[in-house]
Amino acid sequence: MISMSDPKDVSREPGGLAARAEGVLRRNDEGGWTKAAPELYPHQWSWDSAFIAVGWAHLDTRRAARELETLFDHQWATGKIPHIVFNMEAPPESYFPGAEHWAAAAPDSPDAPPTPARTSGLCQPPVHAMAVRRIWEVAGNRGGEALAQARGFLEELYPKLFAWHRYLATIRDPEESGLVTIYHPWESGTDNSPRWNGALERITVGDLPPHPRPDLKGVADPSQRPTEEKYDRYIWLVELIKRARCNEGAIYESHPFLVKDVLFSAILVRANEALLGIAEVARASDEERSMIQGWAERGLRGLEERWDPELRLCLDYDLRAARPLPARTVGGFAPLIAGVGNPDRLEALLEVLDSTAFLGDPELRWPLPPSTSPEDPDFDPRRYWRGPVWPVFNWLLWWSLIRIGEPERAERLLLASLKQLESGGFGEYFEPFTGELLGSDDQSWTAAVALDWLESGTRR
Ligand code: 9WN
Repeated sequence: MISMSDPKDVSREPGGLAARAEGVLRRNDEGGWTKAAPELYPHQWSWDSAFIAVGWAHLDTRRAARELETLFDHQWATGKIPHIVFNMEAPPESYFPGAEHWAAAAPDSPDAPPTPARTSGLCQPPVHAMAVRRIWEVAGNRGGEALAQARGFLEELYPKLFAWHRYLATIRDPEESGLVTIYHPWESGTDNSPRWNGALERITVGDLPPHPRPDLKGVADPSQRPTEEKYDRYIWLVELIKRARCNEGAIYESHPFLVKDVLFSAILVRANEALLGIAEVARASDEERSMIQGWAERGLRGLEERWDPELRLCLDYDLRAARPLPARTVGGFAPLIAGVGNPDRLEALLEVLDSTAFLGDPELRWPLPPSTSPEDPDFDPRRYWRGPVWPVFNWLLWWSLIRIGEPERAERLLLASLKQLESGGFGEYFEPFTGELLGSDDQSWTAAVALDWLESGTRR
């Protein structure tokens, strides 16, 4: 029985949570694609788009499919899905580094798509196949025309998704370790996390012209965004990638930031699981299906290699320095996100999740995991990825908890998440102890995961 204080109870009322979430997506809708946020992020971001498509699925499965189609229209010849597709109508000073900054690299690259000046040269975690699977499930419940359209969409997108995953499993993993190499913290999606401290500290920033920080104007207080010192490193790494003309062989040879990202790799495992289902609908060859299966298995083995018995978390690995990168962050739950088969591993991870290092901290406003543990020396409750709670990460955790057979935990996470959004709004991230909205307001992916949670909750 749902209690009156349950946010699911009020969601269907006009002005309720679902209606407000829908309003955010509709206001940020640019017609075929959705701005990540109204002011701070005026472009189309890759993994945001995948989460956003999950939200759109509950409003209109065709529109959800369109979100991903527009993104995949900018796929590179290598299979890479760029981390940003720039909105050419946005004023150039609204985001940095923008289209013109990347343009100096991309048109030179033989791998860039026909509209090169419109994308960045980086990529982001591959949530896309999971989103496609969600669209398929929702369309399946609707039946009729929605289902027929969704089938056509899956058939069209499948080869592009396959090429994307193949790129990650090969060009981004020449070692065949099962783990994806990232060239920049922005590729992780958890940009300012202490996960990258050790690798960033080694980097000497060369000559750089002064760069603007429009992101600082998009938040109430600059302490919610990365420091200047971090930004110099981010921009320097972009500069080096541009100088290499986005050539991945050259980047692998000399780039100073070359890191095996366990959370990215875990998402790829889950996405490969989803891709197998899509491959079935698209009647893909047995050969392709066994390749996908092989990537997923290799990913699980790779994560197992990165287990840290002391922290009882999975750690990223700095390829250049040949050492793990210790940090107590949500990234450490990568094997749980991937659904690793080893029961001891899962038990240990659930214990850490429940401990005072994460959900068991008695001071938390809601029992939701801080992005960096309050017990980590680099914890900062207000700064981007260094402590605040991120609803999209909670969605990934929820999805995985269901799949590893932990429905009660998943339900608790869903309810706490909805309560957080009900009281705090559709923030980009939240202060873990007070629940205060931080970063951007009306963040599209937050509204999107809220819609998915509300629909999943009401369907049960
Ligand atoms: C850089 C859009 C993106 C998210 C990332 C988040 C933040 C960008 C920034 O915003 O990154 O890509 O300018 O800080 O860290 O995960 O995709 O929402």
